[in-house]
Amino acid sequence: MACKRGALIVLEGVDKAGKTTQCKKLVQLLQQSGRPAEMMRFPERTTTIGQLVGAYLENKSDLEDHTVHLLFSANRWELVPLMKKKLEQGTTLVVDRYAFSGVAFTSAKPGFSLDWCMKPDVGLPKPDLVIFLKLSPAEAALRGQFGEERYETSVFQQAVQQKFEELFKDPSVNWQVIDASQSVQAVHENITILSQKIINTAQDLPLGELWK
Ligand code: 2DT
Repeated sequence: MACKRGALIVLEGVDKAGKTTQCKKLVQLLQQSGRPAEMMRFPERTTTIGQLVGAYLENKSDLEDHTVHLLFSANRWELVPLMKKKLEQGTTLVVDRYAFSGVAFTSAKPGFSLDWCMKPDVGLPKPDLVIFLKLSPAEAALRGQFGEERYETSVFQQAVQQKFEELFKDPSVNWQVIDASQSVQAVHENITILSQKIINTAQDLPLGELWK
């Protein structure tokens, strides 16, 4: 019998919502319970394309807005063969940001429609579950100052949050919103329940194509 595929689980949310911490905790828990799982993140800054994006985020270079949007997308596409291979081998992938960040961040800039921003990512492996860690701007501010990278201002983050809310309206994506103002452990428990359920369901279903 062919091996059951792994699930594609994405964590999204504004800065300071705890995405990276929660991705790590989920992967650790899955591995400890004997399920193959690995973490990935976007942008993946180690590739040639990822280095261009990384320099842009660190304000070490300037790139035209459409151009950088396409580079973020290309950075996902270049990892697709690896993602598919791992999923087919039965490894669950827990991904810190995906195309939804791509769309929310660029469409928060003036002159960009949601529709244009979605186009380059149409057909990517479709996540079986997208968990959005929701945190109000006031609660994010309580977690300390934003960092030094591009986009790390509260005004821009609020615009991004609004764009994410527009994306939730898309019923073709399995969005689950979790209140990220709870304790790390409470958020982790919520994420674990949703993830275990989806891992069991996804293993018998074909991998979908995003926004197609
Ligand atoms: P972190 O590495 O701290 O998560 O920040 N971004 C991300 C985009 O503008 N487009 C994208 O496609 C993706 C995946 C969000 C990365 C920053 O890059 C933004 C914050």
